[in-house]
Amino acid sequence: MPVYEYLKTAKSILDKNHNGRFTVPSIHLYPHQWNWDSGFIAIGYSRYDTDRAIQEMVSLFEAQWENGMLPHIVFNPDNLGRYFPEPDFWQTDITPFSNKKHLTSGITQPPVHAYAALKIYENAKDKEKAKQFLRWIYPKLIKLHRYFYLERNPDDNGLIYIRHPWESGMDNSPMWDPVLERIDLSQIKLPPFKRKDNRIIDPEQRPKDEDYQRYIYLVELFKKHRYDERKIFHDCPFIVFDPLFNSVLSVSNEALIKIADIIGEDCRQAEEWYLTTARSMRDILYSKKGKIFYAYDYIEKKQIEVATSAGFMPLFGGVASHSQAVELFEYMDSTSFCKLHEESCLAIPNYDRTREDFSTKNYWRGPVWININWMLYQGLKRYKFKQKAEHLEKTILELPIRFGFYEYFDSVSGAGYGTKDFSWTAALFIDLLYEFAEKEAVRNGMGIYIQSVKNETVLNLDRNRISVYESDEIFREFNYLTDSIIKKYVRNGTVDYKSIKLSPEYKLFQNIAGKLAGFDYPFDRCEEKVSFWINLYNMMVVDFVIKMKLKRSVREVDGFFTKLKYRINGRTFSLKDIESMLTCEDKKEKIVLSLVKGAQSSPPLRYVPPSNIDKTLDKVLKDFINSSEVLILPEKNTVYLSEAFRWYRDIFCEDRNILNFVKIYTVDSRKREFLENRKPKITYIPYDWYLNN
Ligand code: 2M8
Repeated sequence: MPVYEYLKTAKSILDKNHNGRFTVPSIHLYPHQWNWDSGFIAIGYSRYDTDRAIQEMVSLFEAQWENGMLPHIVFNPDNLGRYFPEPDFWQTDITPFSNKKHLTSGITQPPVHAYAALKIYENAKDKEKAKQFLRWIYPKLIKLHRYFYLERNPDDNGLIYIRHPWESGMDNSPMWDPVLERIDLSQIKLPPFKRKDNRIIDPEQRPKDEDYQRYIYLVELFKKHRYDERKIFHDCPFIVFDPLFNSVLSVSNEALIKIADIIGEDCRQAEEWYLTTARSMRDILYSKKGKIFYAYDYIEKKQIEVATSAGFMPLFGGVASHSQAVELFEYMDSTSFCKLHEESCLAIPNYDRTREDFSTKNYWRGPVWININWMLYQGLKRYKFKQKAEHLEKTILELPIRFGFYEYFDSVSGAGYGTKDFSWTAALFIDLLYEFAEKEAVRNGMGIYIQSVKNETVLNLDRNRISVYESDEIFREFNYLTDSIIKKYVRNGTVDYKSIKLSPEYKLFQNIAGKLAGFDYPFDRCEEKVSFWINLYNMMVVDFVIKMKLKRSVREVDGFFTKLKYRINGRTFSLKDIESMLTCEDKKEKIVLSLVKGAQSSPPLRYVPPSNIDKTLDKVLKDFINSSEVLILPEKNTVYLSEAFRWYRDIFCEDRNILNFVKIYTVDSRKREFLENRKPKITYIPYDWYLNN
């Protein structure tokens, strides 16, 4: 993938923010080590520097508290005086539970660390070294999770509470408004304090003073109780179950099970944690009415009905049931958040856009964050929402390239906000780029054929030689079965070949495919003919994949497109023959680019009905051109195009025509304008031949 040049930029940001021991989120705004930031940063490092990744985690866990809590900030003694609040304010030395060797805050953050530790192992070249690290960190991770299940699990049902908005990582999220509003400060005298954040960053992009007063009020309360969890629990007005926090804990419980397995430890405890938290989340945090997971206000004993991206995190945690996952997906893929191919929205914003107090630029009240979208991307992949996952992947790569490695991004224009050169933006960008590179290696390695077939292998044998069908009946049946199979077994671009193979529809399709041998085209209109050949092409691919028992790619068969054939009306046709025939039709570029070649890079498979072909092909192409197969980077005067455009370059005659074609289907008007007025450089992305299953 040619966007690798930006890898250098991302790595240099991490280098700049690294101080020899750990990586600060940003030199100016956050000059210390942050808890979940370091988890994400370690994931980025794990792709190219195992030592650094390990060092990041070691430095954080060395500051773990006696009671197991992992503090949300580990202060750098050399950088004091540049952030608020710092150790003088937290005074964590007043409790026996704290870490006495390191200066820390007195709260925690979402525990992404077991998950990050597992990634370090998975991505490491030197597995022995990584295993040694796992052995070192495992008891510390257990201690951290045990702290949650012993100290923050009031109903003993695995739902872990947070006691400060900063613990959620989504500090001023609208989720917390109803709880914070209950804290009446009119009679309370807070110690004087001076914020530093809003001197560095435009206050419009940061929390309000009223929020900070409540943040400070809570810290004062913790100090009053000398950080004793039980006393805090009794007195604290902010006790909530956060779906993001509990989802991240779940994904880390799952990682703990895997780590235990790798280093030969007993994983039963982690299994129990995983199951209880997941079950309680499904039962208590999910709202059937809201179709999302809500945070839960433990004091008022009710769900906080505010829809934010935290509510989709159970996809990342693998916690959502299948029906919940479908509802989450539908809500996420709506105009409330960001509908696929909707103009003027970039990735998933942090808060429901239809709410009056939604802001495109204020911190955790609406902008797009890379870590959130990265976790959602993992979740969508996990639940096989392929197309949406790919869209997020593409946006996470595009945003920093186009607008810079910012802390967060305007959810409409993409403009960067908060601090520049932000570490987790760079780290997670690196992670995705390496994943892209892996896929590319698979793409390139997909040229190896495992099976080779005879010069001509006909796969639609008519076992029932006496034809009882008239051609128009065959045509109707063929259309009906194609439509049914696609409707039932193709979701979001993913083809369920296994289920198709076992389905009654596929059996019937076999029969009809056999009948095509004597089928003498009953087409009244050209549209019928074109739709037939496109559907036939796509279904032949599905049939060939099943009959040849392909596991990874159509490239496993030498001659997949040329030697495997169907007999139709007395002649034999390979996929290549059909494709060549279709290039004689009107609108050939539209047709050939819509053909589904059974690969990840192919457009999502759809049935093309004989009436209104244009409309269906337009949808197919819109999906294709707005997916990660096409990256348009106006700020870089560059367009990355799927290799498919190169195959059909002759049809387009010249590059200008390709760009015009791409423009028609591009949903973002700024990108359309760019394609219209500029002469960008075109680079081709290799086709991903991995099976679309
Ligand atoms: C932000 O939070 C800190 C307090 O912890 C702040 O606003 O000063 C949040 O975005 C949080 O999620 C993040 O970990 C931290 C450092 O990047 O900054």
